[in-house]
Parts: sequence; structure tokens; C-alpha cells
Amino acid sequence: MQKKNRVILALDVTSRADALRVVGAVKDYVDAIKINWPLILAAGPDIITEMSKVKDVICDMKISDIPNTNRLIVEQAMARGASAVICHGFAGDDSVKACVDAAKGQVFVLTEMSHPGGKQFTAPVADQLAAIAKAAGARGIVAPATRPERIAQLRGIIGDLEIIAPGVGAQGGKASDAIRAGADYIIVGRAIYEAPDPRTAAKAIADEVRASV
Ligand code: OMP
Repeated sequence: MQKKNRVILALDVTSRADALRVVGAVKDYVDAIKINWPLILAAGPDIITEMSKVKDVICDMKISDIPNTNRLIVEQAMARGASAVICHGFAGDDSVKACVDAAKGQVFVLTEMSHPGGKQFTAPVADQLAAIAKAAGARGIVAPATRPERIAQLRGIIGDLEIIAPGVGAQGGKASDAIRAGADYIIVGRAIYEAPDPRTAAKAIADEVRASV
């Protein structure tokens, strides 16, 4: 994954046509495309392969099952062209390790979630989840742009692993705050794909990131 714009597009649109339109408009300003259930269910899993020809794809299926099922899911995602996957940490270290092994390390482990409810159950154990990611040999963690101070604290646990940070724009987080707190990339969905002009919106966010690095 290039580290040029430090922006990952969360492509949570629900048709192949919208996916192609948005990606075509913003591809110069994002380094990767994150694909989640809405688009996989709407367009079918071949959308992973199609998008992987344009940019690196992170498959965000928030994998959180027993180790064997996790392995099977990750193998399917990687076979379709994903460069990385996102798994939950709360299923435990063996479940995370199964993802890491199946993806040859290309796993981001979700720690503290960015939405208000993320404070309820994920925040109190986020430090442990970050430690599980590091011990398992993951590529990085997902940490909340809505709480940049937590990005900085989690950085202290994971060292030089990567941090990708959702919650910019629609959820109230600021791109520059997340980057200054130590995020390697920010994840942005609605603030780009729901904008009247997604290309202009993506450029503005990429400019803000560049100015804060
Ligand atoms: P917007 O709020 O529209 O920018 O989208 C954010 C994207 O990041 C969505 O695809 C969410 O599923 C994802 N996300 C979060 O918003 N919060 C988290 O704590 C974790 C994720 C994620 O794992 O990507």
C-alpha cells in the first residue's frame, strides 16, 4: 500500500455503479479502498477483485469468529485480491493469530471503536487488544480518529505497527488531529462518497493530511 495521501476510502456504497463512479473520481487522492459488507452484499464478492485492479483493497469484514472460520474467511478474501483484512481483537489471541497466518501478516486488528458505543465495551479493553495485535504479528491496528488521544496512547503499546483511523468527517473526527496523534492513514467514507463532488472532497482531505504530516 502506497503511503502518499494517507487516506483510505471507506467505499460503503451499495451498488457496483456507485463504487466505480466514486473510485474513478477520487483514486488520485486515496491510497487504498476499504470494502465492507454493504458493498460486498450489494455487488458480490467479485467487487473485491475488480477494485483491487485499481488500488490496494482492505477487506473489512470485522472478522470475529473461531480460528478455523477466521482462516477460511481470510483465505477467501485474499484469493479475491485483498491486500489486507480487518479483524476484531475481542475473539481472542488464537482467533487473531489465525487471521495473521492466513493473510501472511496483512491484518489490521480493531481495538477501540470510533462510535459513541465504542466506549462501552471496546475502550476498556483496547490496550489489551492492541497488545494482542502486536504479539500476533499483525500489520497494524484500527484506532478511533474521534479520540485522537487514544491513537497516541495505543501507539505507545504497538510501537512501529501501522495505525489506520476511521471516524473522520461524518463521525466528527478531524483528519489532521488523527495524523498528528500518530495515525499512518485515516479512513474516510461518507465525507467523500456522499459529498456533492467526491473528488473535491477527497482532495481537500488529502491536502489537510499533507499539511499536518
Ligand atoms: P464514515 O463514518 O462514513 O467515514 O465510515 C467509516 C468507516 O470506517 C466505515 O466503513 C466503518 O465500518 C469503519 N469503521 C468505523 O467507522 N469505526 C471503527 O471503529 C472501525 C471501522 C473499521 O474497522 O473500518
